[in-house]
Amino acid sequence: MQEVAMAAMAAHTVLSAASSPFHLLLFPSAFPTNSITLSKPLTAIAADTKKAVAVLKGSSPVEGIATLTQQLNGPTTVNVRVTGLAPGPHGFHLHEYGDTTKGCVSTGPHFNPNKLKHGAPGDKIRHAGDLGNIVANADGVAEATIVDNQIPLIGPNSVVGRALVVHELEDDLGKGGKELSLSTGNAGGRLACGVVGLTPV
Ligand SMILES: [Cu+2]
Ligand SMILES: [Zn+2]
Repeated sequence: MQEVAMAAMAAHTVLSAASSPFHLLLFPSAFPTNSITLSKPLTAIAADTKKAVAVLKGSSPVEGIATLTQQLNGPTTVNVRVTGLAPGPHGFHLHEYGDTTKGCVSTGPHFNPNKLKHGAPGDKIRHAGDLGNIVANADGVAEATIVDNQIPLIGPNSVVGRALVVHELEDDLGKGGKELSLSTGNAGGRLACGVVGLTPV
């Protein structure tokens, strides 16, 4: 008896769909099987989030931790805390290689998959790795939360396996007019760096 009723309901849905374009749009969600794809199970949500961490160290007393989190195809959020800095701004970049065999020098240039000039994080023309400056307070501590679209943790331009670098000087964001402004922001030496590696979400 129940089966007959359900069959009747289904037939009604089909008839409604045939008679009205509006119902046609709603038609797929009338089937229980479709509700599985519409509401994702919790495990799928966890799998859509990527998290990574970089432990920043160098040949100076400067050190820190940066965590990077990305959900789905959204931007990446970097939470960074660095200590031991001279007060003031310090260039902070994602460099191309996760190679620290010769210290921070071997992490190469700024990550630049689009072959553009150095710039500010908000510029159209910038290296993907250009994250601007972090600013240390009077105690030499810099804390920042950076949200950026060009340093994904998944896909062809993933920054996992590359390195974050903290510099000696302020990044002039390509506008300093110095010889190195358009390649490094003239940000000086590399005080600390760390390879971006995946960590549990
Ligand atoms: Cu750099
Ligand atoms: Zn750059």
